[in-house]
Amino acid sequence: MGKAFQFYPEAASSFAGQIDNLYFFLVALTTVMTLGIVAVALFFFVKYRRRSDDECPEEIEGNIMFEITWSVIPLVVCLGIFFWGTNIYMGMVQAPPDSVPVYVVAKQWMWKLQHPNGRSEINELHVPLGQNTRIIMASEDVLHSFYVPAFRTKMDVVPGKYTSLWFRPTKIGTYRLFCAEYCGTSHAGMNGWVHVLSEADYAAWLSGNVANESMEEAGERLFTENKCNTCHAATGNTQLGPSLNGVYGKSVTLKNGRTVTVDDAYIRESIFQPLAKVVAGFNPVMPTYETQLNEQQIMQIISYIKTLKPVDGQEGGHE
Ligand SMILES: [Cu+2]
Repeated sequence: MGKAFQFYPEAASSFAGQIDNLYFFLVALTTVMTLGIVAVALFFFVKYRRRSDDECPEEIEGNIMFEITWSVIPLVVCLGIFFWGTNIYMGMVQAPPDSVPVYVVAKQWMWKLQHPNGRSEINELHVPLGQNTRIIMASEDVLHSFYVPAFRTKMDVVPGKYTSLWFRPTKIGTYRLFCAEYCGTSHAGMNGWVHVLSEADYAAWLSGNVANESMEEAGERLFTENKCNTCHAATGNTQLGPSLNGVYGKSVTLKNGRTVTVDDAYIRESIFQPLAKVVAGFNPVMPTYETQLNEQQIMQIISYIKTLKPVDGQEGGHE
């Protein structure tokens, strides 16, 4: 391979085949339609050409059968494409629950990636064959887009929020990673490689250069360094701020009576804009950490908060 002409880029994820089939169908359909329309048009140009200056066409009343046919057939074809595409899309946006996360921070002009065990990489991503992998992304500056053509997957990285995508690699190899959203002068240089390794090679890689702290441990250190624990004690006691034990994934009631689920986005917002959604029963006194913490550190703190188990006698939140 490689030298021969390739109609598609290499296919290395569980989506690739599905997307290629849909894409091929669309290309084939539009080719057949275009050729058919051009052929009929040329034929009619000749057959119905005007033969004398005073020749006038016959009045035609219309034909109900023709009109129904040329409405219903395209409708069915278009709805088929819609359901086909939606079906693939739904599979792509919902990561399976067993997906292993990789945290990605995009910035001008590089990709910073970190695995839960703390191992980090720049412009390179190592993943094991056959494992559902979920990429959770944030941007330090402008809009970027994480694009791996061989996986047929692409997702914008948007400043101020988290986006994610997932894939299951199906073929060992090294594949291009691109930024697919123009992000400034060196946008074209913002690319890298995804290495799909066998399980054994991946385990060796992961342990080859042991990070001195996992993401959770880094999060715990930051939690203490930034004195988060003075208001959010990990003992389960309610202090100036709500206890964070066991809150991840739960819903909490806010001052304004609405409820919000404690997820990555809410924790991130509460660190950067603490007054946006204050938990009921607490005063809006937390300062912003927008200048102290970067996106990668927020991801580490979230990894730590996820590990905080509910404390006995603290059942049911904070009231
Ligand atoms: Cu970029």
